[in-house]
Amino acid sequence: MATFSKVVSVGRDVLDGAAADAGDFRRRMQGRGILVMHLISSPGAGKTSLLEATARHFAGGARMAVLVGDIATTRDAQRLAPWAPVAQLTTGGACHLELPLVERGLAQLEPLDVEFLFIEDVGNLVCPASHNLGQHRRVIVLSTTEGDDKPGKYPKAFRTSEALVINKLDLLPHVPFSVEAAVEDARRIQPALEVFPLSAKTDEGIAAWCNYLTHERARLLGDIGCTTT
Ligand SMILES: Nc1nc2c(ncn2[C@@H]2O[C@H](COP(=O)(O)OP(=O)(O)O)[C@@H](O)[C@H]2O)c(=O)[nH]1
Ligand SMILES: [Mg+2]
Repeated sequence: MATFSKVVSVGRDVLDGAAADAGDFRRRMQGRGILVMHLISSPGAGKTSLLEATARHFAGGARMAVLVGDIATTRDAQRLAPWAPVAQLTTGGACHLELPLVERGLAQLEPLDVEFLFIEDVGNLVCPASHNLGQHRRVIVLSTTEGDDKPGKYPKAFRTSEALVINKLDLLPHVPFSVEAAVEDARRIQPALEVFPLSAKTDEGIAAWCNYLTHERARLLGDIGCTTT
């Protein structure tokens, strides 16, 4: 019994410490005028493609950097390198990123003068939803090829997100996916979700997404609406 009590109390200390570190990171980034966006999705939903399209849209305007997480390879960093400062975070098997790895990746990019920092997590709809990376906003990317029934099946990923990107709109004529049904299912879990249907391939909807980013950064700098998970 005594041993059991000790384990629980250590666990709480670790969680409290991680939350404090994430809060510290979030405040440091806010102090530098950087909006931190955490992107989660299943593998292949289009996180990296969305970041490429975002960088194309912002080119010559807003500055952004990317920390991109994968279990192995530097493929996503190679894709993004022509567009933005980027560091690949390889987890070596872990299914999600954690803040110490994010801090190490950011250190590789310093000195950094950007308005947006995107953290692309390892692709899956489970583990990344349970880890606080010090983001200001979490975005879940759901693509039309995954089925419109996914929000209800992975509720935590949707509940802990502020925005939902529905990607691959260009494929709607070819796949059985209802944007309305997906949004309804997602908003049953998280009524406050902002929704952005778009195609990272054709750029349809990318301007609205980028307007959202600009608006959220302005809100952050005005010190209103900075959320935590
Ligand atoms: N048709 C179509 N394909 C897309 C779109 N976005 C991404 N893809 C493709 O989907 C695959 C996975 O995209 P990727 O960005 O690597 O997904 P990630 O694993 O979430 O980073 C790639 O073959 C992309 O070219 C889109 O909007 N439309
Ligand atoms: Mg990717």
